[in-house]
Amino acid sequence: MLYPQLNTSRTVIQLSGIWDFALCGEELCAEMTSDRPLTNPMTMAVPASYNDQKACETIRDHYGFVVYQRLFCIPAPLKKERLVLRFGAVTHHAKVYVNGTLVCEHKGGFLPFEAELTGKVKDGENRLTVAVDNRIDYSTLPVGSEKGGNMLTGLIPELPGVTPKKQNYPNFDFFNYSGIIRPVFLYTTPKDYIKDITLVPTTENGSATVSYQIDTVGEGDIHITIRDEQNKVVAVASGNKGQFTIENATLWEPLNAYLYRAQVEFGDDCYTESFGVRSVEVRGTEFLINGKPFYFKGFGKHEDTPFHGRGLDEAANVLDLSLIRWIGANSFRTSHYPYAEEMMYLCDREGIVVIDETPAVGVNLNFGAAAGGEPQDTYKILKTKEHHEDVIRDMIARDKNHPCVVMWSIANESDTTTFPDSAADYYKPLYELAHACDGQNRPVTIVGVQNDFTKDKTLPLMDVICLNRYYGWYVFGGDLEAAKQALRLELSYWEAKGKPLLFTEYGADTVAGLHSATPTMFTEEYQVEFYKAVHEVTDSFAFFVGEQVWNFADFATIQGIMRVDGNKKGLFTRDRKPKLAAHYFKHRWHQIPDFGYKQ
Ligand code: GCB
Repeated sequence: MLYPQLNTSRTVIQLSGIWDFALCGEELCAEMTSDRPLTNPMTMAVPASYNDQKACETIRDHYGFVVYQRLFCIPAPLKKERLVLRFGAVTHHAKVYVNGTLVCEHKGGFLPFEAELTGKVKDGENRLTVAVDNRIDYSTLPVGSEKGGNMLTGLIPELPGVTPKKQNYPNFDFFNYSGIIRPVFLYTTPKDYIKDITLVPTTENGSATVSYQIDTVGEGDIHITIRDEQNKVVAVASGNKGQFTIENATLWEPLNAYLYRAQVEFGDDCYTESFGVRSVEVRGTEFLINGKPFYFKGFGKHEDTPFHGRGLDEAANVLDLSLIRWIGANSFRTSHYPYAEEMMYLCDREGIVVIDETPAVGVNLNFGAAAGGEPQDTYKILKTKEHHEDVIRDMIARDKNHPCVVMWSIANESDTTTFPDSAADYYKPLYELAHACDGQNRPVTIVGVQNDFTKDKTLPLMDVICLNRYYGWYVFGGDLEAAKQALRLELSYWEAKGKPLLFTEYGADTVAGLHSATPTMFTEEYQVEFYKAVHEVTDSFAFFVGEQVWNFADFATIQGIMRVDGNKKGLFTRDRKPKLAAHYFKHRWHQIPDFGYKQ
């Protein structure tokens, strides 16, 4: 799906700003989506999560629908054009109404969707109403439920008349921020238009061959002009499908990006897509970028900032990438959902390597909020399969042309060992689907939870083994010697599989400012010792091709006994101040080359 672009044939109107807002319940109230103004609306900024925008518990912990509303007009000169309304992401379920008529509905909170409005708007003012449902359940991704965890459930007697407040219980460890979290655009195209562009570069002996496909609606000839960063034309092509060659191509390299631009003309429409020339390949136990063994240094992140919640914050994105360079890292994973398109374009420009993850987190009924009691066959109980296919398709369709993306992660920490056969039956077709969707055929992985790895039949199906491991925290917390021994045993097990392996998470909660001469859990010193212990082991394995720390920064979670003011595993605080461990990593990572570390 193309990102809205202002150019000589297309107009883009941003609908960011202050919208009218009202809470609604579990049932969507018809009155609120009719062509009438909301009664006594509140103010709410878009794009941003609504939860932290008011000093109000019922807004922060709201369960069910909310309604956003605003008016818009179409400037007269644009009336002849095709008109599209586009949402970057609405978390988690959206129903969109124009003048009281439903124009589209979308399930899933982290991918874009659009509604064609041509012929559906009036002269003068139009009322745009967006109903947003934040409920998560056994059919949504991420997975959640309305049933709360309570440590003492089962130990205390039945308490008639006690009615706990209804709320979302995420089966994942980040706050269930909700709302219109990414930009809303109205954009125009000519009536005959370019629908999609797919670019698949390959390189050989210094030149690049790029296969392309242009999907269009309507009649017209297609011409493509490729320009380099100096705006020099380096190739041309015509027709909806084919190849072009760039002689002496400059490669897109980690931390040294180079972008070409493909300007596509079709009748009266045009669109310019940027792309990079780089290759990605798994060979034996190596992860190769441009034919060279790459070592991942970086993070699992979150889209999480004060006030905005999970809402797009471009200044934070720019700062985060700057801190990634400051600390000597080269990559991150979009844990645990596809990030804003704006961030993906930024990573393309900055040369930051991305593992792109679907919102499939919490697909695990024997772990987290869902755990307790007898083991359950997650894959027989959850109803996520079809939606999981959709998010894989839509994520790859959105991000396929980004050179920054080097691998797809189809899920985080699913249950892969309690019922190993059901897990493999669920994930094998999804792994194959991801490959089938990607013209560039990038590696596909699943991020594995700490478990009895010897039973896992799913991880070995993947191109790269990605592990979240907490030896020294959840396992052998406070006993780093035992943690090292256990980690060594596990890595020896995986080494025999003959695939590259990286850590997509490892970390220790650390309260900024808490110190101790003898490193103990939660102190800044312990966080440093934890990482040193892990690296002592991982550095001795050649097939260990990367370390992505959990987490880049502290982040918000549901309140509960496991988290004091959120998850504190950041190397940076939530407001991006470095902890002691950030300085340790700065020293370490500036000495580790991006390529050839293990040779
Ligand atoms: C994990 C999860 C991540 C959590 C983290 C933690 O394994 O993937 O979402 O936040 O552990 O800190 O417990």
